Parts: sequence; C-alpha cells; structure tokens
Amino acid sequence: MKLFIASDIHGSAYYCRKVIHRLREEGCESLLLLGDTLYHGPRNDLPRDYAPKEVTAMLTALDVPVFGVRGNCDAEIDQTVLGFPLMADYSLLLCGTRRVFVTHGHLYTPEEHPKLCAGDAFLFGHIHVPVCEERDGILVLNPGSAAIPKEQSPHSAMVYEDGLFRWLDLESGETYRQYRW
Ligand SMILES: [Mn+2]
Repeated sequence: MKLFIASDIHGSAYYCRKVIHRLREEGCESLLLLGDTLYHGPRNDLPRDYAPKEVTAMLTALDVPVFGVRGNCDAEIDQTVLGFPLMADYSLLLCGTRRVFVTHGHLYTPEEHPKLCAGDAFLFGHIHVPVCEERDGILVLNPGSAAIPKEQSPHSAMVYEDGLFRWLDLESGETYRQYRW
C-alpha cells in the first residue's frame, strides 16, 4: 500500500491541488490527512488561494480512499461536507508488527502520548515543520505543512511504502528527505 500523507492544508486550494497532483504522480493508493484541512485558523495568515469550498470539492472528488484525523482548526460541520472520516482525535495504523500512532499533535504530542513500544512511530502534523527523529526508540514523524510551512521548511508532504518514508517538496515534487524504517 503506497500512502500519501499530508497535513495542514488550511483551506488552500492551490496546495490542495499540489497534494492531489503529487499523489497521482507518485501513484499513491490512499490519502491520509493529519488535520487542519479547511480553515486558516486565527493565528495564520490566509494561505495561497484560500477557498475551503474548492478544497472540499477536490477532496470529495478524489478517486482514492481518504482518511483523516481532527486538527484544532477543524469543525464538526466539516464532517457534513467531506465524505471521509475526519473527526477522530487519533488513528492507529498497523504495519506488520509495528504501530503508527496518527494524530494532529495538539492533544497528543511527541512528549505526551499513549504508551508505544520501541520500533513504533508517532505521526503528527500541527507544528508545520517536517520532523524525522528517534526519541526513546519511537520514530517521530511529521510531513510538515502543505500550505503554511514554518521555519523555512518547504511546502511539504510525505509518501510511505514498504518501510520507506519520503518527504516531498510539493512545488518541485522532489524527495528532500527519506528514512528507511
Ligand atoms: Mn495547522
């Protein structure tokens, strides 16, 4: 299963289009969204081509399964317009014998999360900065933000397949980091 992982689109039609374009280019079979999908939030400037209705239409029309977790800028009404589940605070992916704890990052953080075992992974969004590091045996991963990257990081997303995590620059499509799990 080749999975495309994106977070913090924040209503940007431009970067939602980039996410879908790179997902197709990579031949991914599913899209995992880590929250903050439709709205900019009170602390952010409006992202490029801010248009939550367009983002809704693009994600709804997508021909691969989409799954999400809830971000701190996501509202209950979003579930009515988006056809995929996005109200869960976390989700658990099982990759062979390993767990991937998936969450936005405002409720559970790399410092405070349910017990995981060495070799498991904690995947989150929220901070708008890509992360790939090991903490106490747990692999901590963040795709960065599609629309509003911080700390000079690129507009970014991730691809996962067969134990390989890759970080993509959404503008160029280039892999700028990778990690073999
Ligand atoms: Mn955010």
